[in-house]
Amino acid sequence: MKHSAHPQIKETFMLAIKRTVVALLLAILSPLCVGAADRPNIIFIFADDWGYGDLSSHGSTFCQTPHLDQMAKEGIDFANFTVNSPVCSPSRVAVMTGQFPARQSIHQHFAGVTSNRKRGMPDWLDPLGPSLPRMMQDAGYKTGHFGKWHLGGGAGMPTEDQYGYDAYATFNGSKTNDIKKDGLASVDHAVAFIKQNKDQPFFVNLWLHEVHLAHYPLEKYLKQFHDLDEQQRVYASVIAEGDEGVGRVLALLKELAIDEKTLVVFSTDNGPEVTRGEEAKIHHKGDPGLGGYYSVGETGGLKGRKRSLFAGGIRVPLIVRWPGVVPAGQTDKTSVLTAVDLLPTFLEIADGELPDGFVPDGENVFSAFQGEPLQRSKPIFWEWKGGATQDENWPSLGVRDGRWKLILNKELGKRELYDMEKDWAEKVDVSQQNPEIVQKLVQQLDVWKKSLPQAPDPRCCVNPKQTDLKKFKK
Ligand SMILES: [Ca+2]
Repeated sequence: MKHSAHPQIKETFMLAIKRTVVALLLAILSPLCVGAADRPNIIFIFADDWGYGDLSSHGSTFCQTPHLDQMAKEGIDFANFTVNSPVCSPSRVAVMTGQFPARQSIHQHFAGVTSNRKRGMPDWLDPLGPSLPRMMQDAGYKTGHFGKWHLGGGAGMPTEDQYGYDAYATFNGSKTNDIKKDGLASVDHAVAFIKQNKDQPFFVNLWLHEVHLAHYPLEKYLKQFHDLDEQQRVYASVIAEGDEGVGRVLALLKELAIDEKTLVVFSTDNGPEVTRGEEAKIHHKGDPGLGGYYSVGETGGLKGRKRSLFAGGIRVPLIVRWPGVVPAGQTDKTSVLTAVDLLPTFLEIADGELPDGFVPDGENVFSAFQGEPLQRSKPIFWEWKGGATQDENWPSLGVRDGRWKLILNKELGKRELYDMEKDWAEKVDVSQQNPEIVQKLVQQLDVWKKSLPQAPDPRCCVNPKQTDLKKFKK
């Protein structure tokens, strides 16, 4: 007697085979479907202290940035991008967390423990908090951080990998893989990482030193700019070095034939450093680096520099390039973008997911990267707690909502309102003519302030016992 399986068993068996075949096909096909086109590599190049006007394509009067100018020709140059703080650490925290840095009580640059505590800050960014590289890692990306860190310090600080990096080489970091800050050492490490990971999606944070103090101009550039005056010659040299770093990355992508599956984004963490007097020719005694006398960056006519909530301190270049996806040669003067938008945008592009319960302060702006001007839905908030060491550093809070930007300092009783659609350079204060708008924006700032923590998280402090929570209530 011929055996035949019970019909129900046979059906179940066939179903199991079908499921296995489908699963196998999906396993084989999914990397292809979700691969090259949909899951590009992402490289975020974050320069340090560049002014909006430091690019030759932005009208620099003495710098030359051929690689960035070329990048802009091949992508979109956004004219309305702001960072979320006018100084380094909090601006970088916004990129890393996708939230305004005050949500982490990070109001200023990380310094020593005593300074941090006086400012109501922790000693390092919370490694268990929201973290862009960890989200990219969870999305299946290889992640690397090369160059500046400046996200904390002191005994017990986390190492960079605890934030979700597979590889790192940093200065001003944990010193567990310390590199030189000058001479594009960060680019060398990024290049090696990209070569090693070229066949899989990767995410790179490349945070350049140039043109932050101290300046270490290379001889070849000093020769190239020999006809400039002493200050401009040094500054143009360090800008040129940063530009060379960008050029090396872009050339590598072409060489590896991954140019068309790599999104490259260039920006800088805050506006240009204040130019100091002749006494600041040398940055520090015993350090060959040159000082703030040579920090002659340009804002492109914008008011304020580093440490100011006026546009010169926070509006910086944003150039986005991804051949075939980001249209070439456009300048977007309409979309209002900000640094906290980068995290949700990168996650969208990476086909990743925002963690449960995480509320980003920014929005996914991928459509703007694809050439569709964006109508922003979320307001942008800023705070500055560093005091007024320069005339234009007086604003301690700021908000941009729609066409309006309000900056104020309650202690000084000062407030100014700008119509950003008519007045890109913030030249005309229109607060007197628009009292209702001022009132509404002040209320928005009050609500935002109330949503912020009142003291740093003791878990992120060198000596939690010294973290007197009441002392920092404001
Ligand atoms: Ca900076």
